[in-house]
Amino acid sequence: MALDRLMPAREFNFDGLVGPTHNYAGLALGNLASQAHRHETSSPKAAALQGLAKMKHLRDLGVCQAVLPPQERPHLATLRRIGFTGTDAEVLSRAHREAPHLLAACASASCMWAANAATVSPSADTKDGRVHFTAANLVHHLHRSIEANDTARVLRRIFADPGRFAHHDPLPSTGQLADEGAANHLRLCATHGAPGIELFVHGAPSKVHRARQQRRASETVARLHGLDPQRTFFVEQAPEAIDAGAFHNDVVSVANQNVLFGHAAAFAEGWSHLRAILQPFNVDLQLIRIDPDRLSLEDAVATYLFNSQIVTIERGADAAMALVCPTECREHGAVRRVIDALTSGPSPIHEAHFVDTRQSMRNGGGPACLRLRVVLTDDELAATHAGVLLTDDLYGRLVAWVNRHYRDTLGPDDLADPRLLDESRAALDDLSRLLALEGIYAFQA
Ligand code: SUG
Repeated sequence: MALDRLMPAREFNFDGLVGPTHNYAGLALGNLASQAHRHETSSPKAAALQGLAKMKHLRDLGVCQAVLPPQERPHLATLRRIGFTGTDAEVLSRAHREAPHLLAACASASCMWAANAATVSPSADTKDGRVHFTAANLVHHLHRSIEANDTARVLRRIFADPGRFAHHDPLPSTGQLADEGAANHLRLCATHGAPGIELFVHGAPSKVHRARQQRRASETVARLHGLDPQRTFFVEQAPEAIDAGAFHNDVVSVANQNVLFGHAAAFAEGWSHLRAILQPFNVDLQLIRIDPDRLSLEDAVATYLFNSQIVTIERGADAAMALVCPTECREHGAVRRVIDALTSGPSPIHEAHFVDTRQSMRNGGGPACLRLRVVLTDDELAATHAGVLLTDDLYGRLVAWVNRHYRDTLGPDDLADPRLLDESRAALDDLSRLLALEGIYAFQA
């Protein structure tokens, strides 16, 4: 292995900024929260401020934090592509009258769930020593598939240096290659800069809900990224987990460095299979499995305990890990007991923090769904677009930006309001200057 592969590196959390059209349309199959909150009134302003407060919380813990801009919604180009004609206002009102579910799909702010934006392999893992990105095709749902090309474009703009970053187009849009990005990807390593073991988790046919991630898609991403086959594994999600509402693996397991924390029912072949796969590697792996007698699968899905983020916190010479959980976990007895045992026991996770992501949680998106992890060496960081890195100053500006542009409430009928389109475009236009990403939106052309 080349020496430059052992460069120190840090993990950046790129959180999706919640867009101005955040709403509850019940669009996501297999996602129990999305179905349960269908057609409720949302608060885009509260959702965006909750997302920003989470980022600030992590930044204050010393975690490297960055933002990904929301996409333009309602997506007029898609509405026109599927046959709605006229002025923008006419397109919106026709779609609302004739096919409200299609309007809702084109208005979803779903790109906030950045864990589904792409799969990212750090340079320590790839054959050519570059960071590789494959934007997820998200073919399973119309509202999510609209994200893919714009996500790829934004990632190319932020990570522009072809000498350090390699970008792959979203995989062909077919069910056989259905890809939902990093939500089904776990990386285990001694330190972030060391070569990792990449675990891709895919679904198999289950009784109630269709699996969203296909094994062939995961294999394709691994091939494109030039991963070492000896250090890359494809693990099947347990059908019972998918049927219980774990539509992505990150609803039932999460990893950070040498720690894998998850529910006993997460993987089809069980944790002993995982142990066997990982046993040959010279890393002090800590597999923390929570059995159903401590926490049922249903309660794990309802509280999103395993959608917590595990982050490494440098405290002087010491590094400890913290679990950043949704507030729902604090209010649930069994989950609270699991967290207390975890943070007071021998595990490297010493602290728990609770963050309010309720607006997003009602659509099935917890803390870990909202972020895309990108491991960067100092040189790679220097080549990254600095305008998206969260500073205290940028945080303050983004809070003011949300307060200036976002609505307090949004109901299903508001999606057809042409003023919402104008407000959203004005907000995104302003944001593109705040993040020094001018011209990123098609409407700016
Ligand atoms: O794809 N919800 C998203 C939630 C994604 C969560 N991400 C991770 N687990 N990484 C989804 O199911 C709901 C939209 C609505 O119903 O309005 C939605 O798309």
